[in-house]
Amino acid sequence: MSTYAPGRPPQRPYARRPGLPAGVTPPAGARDAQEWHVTADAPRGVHAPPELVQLLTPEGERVEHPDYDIELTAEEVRSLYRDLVLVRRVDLEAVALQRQGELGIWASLLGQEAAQIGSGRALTDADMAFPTYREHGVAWCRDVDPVKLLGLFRGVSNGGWDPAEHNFHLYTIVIGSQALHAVGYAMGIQRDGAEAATIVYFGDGATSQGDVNESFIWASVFNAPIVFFCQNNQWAISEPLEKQSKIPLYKRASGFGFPGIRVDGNDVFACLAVTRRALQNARDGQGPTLIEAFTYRMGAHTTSDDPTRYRLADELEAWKLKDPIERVKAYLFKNQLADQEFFEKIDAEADALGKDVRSRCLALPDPPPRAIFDHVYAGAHALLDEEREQYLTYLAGFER
Ligand SMILES: Cc1ncc(C[n+]2csc(CCOP(=O)(O)OP(=O)(O)O)c2C)c(N)n1
Ligand SMILES: [Mg+2]
Repeated sequence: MSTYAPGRPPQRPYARRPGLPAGVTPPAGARDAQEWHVTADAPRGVHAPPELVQLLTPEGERVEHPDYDIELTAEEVRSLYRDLVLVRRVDLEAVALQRQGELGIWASLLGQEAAQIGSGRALTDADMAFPTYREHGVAWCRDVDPVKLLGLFRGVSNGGWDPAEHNFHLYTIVIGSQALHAVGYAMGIQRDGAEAATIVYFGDGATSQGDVNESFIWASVFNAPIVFFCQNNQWAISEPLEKQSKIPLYKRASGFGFPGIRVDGNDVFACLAVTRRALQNARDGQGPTLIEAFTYRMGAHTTSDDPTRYRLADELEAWKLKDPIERVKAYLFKNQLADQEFFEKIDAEADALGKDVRSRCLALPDPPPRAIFDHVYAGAHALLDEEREQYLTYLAGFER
């Protein structure tokens, strides 16, 4: 039975967000709460809101979708579950390491595992991914050793991995800039005639950046083989989604001339199905797609942030009921596709991974100071050589 009630008003109106001036009301045009901000307030039963592609409900029920269905074997579902659990474990270990002073900072993916594993597992080896700083789950799918991610946040590496080796670009902190790099890359492989697509990750906040909007234009007019994967986790640090857009983010695409689609970002099946289709369309010469993965950042923005200063605890509690891992577990259990032994095995593997990641992180060597000059350019560069020499002379001054 459907528990979705169209037109149901939000239980916690916009004006009640902490920190907003008294009397602030929802923006004009935001009367349809379901369309405007399908938050945790909106229950999703068997029938999701029509604009949101969902294949697995929070209760672990499989639902049909006329355009985006997917056939997954039991083995494939178990494998997705394993991915979800392991990346969450790496993430939790990283947060703990930061709290113990072993990392400078960490940007947690908590709550966004399905968006990242679903989209990451849709990629072929030949596809290229451009991440932000939070795509630890996609890095996992691209076989980047998690310790390399930790090295970056520990400050002992200036990049971490070879993008060409993993078809996974370096993390980008400058919001939205990777969207332009990705479109440039996509236009390159288009000219090479490659059987490949590009995917670029960014957040809801990044959609307000000029770089992202410029990249939409370039991708559209050149029909670039790219998927824009926006993880709408409802927050850009302390800035709520309402301050980024007056329309649902996926609808922005139509103004640029390409399709946009909203998917349940906590549903790994739906994220896989929708991304797989969008990537195939890109490879087939049909140009870009914007995917808005509707999800929630369950943790802080980074370990330097305290979300209790700007959002209410009930929002988090409501989203916990939509946990991306629990619904796959429920599905596996209900359909007898996995038994207790399987879940215990995965938990044990996760604990072993956490331990391994921790010990290897602590053993990471400090790089020599001169390493900052390595890999800045592909080849030699006269100015950089000069700066390196100056710096080495400066350092040598301390040894006298
Ligand atoms: C160009 C630029 N402006 C501002 C910042 C500071 N900043 C870092 S993260 C962030 C919010 C990004 O939010 P969103 O795009 O939603 O991604 P999320 O962190 O939620 O994954 C901002 C403003 C930055 N890194 N780069
Ligand atoms: Mg965000």
